Amino acid sequence: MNRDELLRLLVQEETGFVSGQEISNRLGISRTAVWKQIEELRKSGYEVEAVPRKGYRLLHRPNMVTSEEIKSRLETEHLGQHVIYNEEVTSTQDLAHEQAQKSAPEGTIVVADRQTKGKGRLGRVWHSPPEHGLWTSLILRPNIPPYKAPQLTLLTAVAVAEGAGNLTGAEAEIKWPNDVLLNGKKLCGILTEMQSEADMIHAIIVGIGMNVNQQVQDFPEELKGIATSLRLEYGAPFRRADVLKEILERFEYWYQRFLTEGFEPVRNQWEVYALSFGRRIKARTIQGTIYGIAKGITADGVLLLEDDEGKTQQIYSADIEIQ
Ligand code: BT5
Repeated sequence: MNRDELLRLLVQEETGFVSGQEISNRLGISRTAVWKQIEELRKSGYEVEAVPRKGYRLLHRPNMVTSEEIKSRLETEHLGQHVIYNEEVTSTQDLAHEQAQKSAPEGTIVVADRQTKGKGRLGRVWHSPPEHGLWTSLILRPNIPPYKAPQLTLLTAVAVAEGAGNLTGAEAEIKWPNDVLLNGKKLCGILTEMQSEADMIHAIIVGIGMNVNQQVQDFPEELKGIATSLRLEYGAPFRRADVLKEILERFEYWYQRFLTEGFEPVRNQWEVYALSFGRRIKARTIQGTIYGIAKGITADGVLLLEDDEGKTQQIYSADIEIQ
């Protein structure tokens, strides 16, 4: 018996009681087993009232991103059906890489309450404090050539932008390639990594770092002016598992379209959220810094920049600043 099934039952009856007998019938376990499972829930921070002849009632569920919190609400077909939750990890990317090597199935997600070495791109640090954020990595095994892997970064940005918009009612924007912004501040960063051979992908690990309930004082000094959270934009806190549900469901929608129809529909939607087109930007690449007007992205997701000599440059990877 999975505890997420029990939780689903208690949540459905959130306003009232569900009897021990009914739980026992619905889940096919003994009354004693029901009681033991309720005890387990209590140990993990759930408040469950038990009243003789009435049954059990859920009074409080902690704001956690445990496997049962996620699975008890998720409506996806594959994504997130296998959850690996840890309270603390170095980085969910590291754990997801390990799990991918041990043949974790497509759609497995790794989630943590906090990361001690959260990673950004190019060795940068991702600030990942406990309780406030959503730090997760998705393990995907798409049948695409390795050069198309960066398209998944753009796909993820679309899913996150839509999800953030649905939750807050605000209009999210995407800054190429991997930032989702609300009101000009960074809400979410995406890190796509790959395990592959020359022409074959073993796994793609998509890391999503989303600020959910931070207040300004929760950010370190250097992020105060540039980072935001759902709570800061919306004015009220969110349940992190609800936020994850929303993102995973949007992701699965776009991922399935991507696998059947290719990148085109994702690209069209991406352009709806794109922040930089027609604007002058500064692109810092490993080869050097280029200034120019952002013209759009190619069919493969590469950024097109018209430089000051009027030449179109293809940018595969960079940090961009809008001037
Ligand atoms: C990113 O890198 O934006 C990718 C971040 C991916 C984080 C997720 S969390 C789950 C998974 N596990 C990991 O270990 N990582 C992934 P980049 O574009 O390089 O941006 C990094 C920069 O963002 C930093 O140098 C800071 O300026 C800023 N930053 C760091 N923490 C932040 C936060 N919590 N919110 C907003 N900005 C932040």
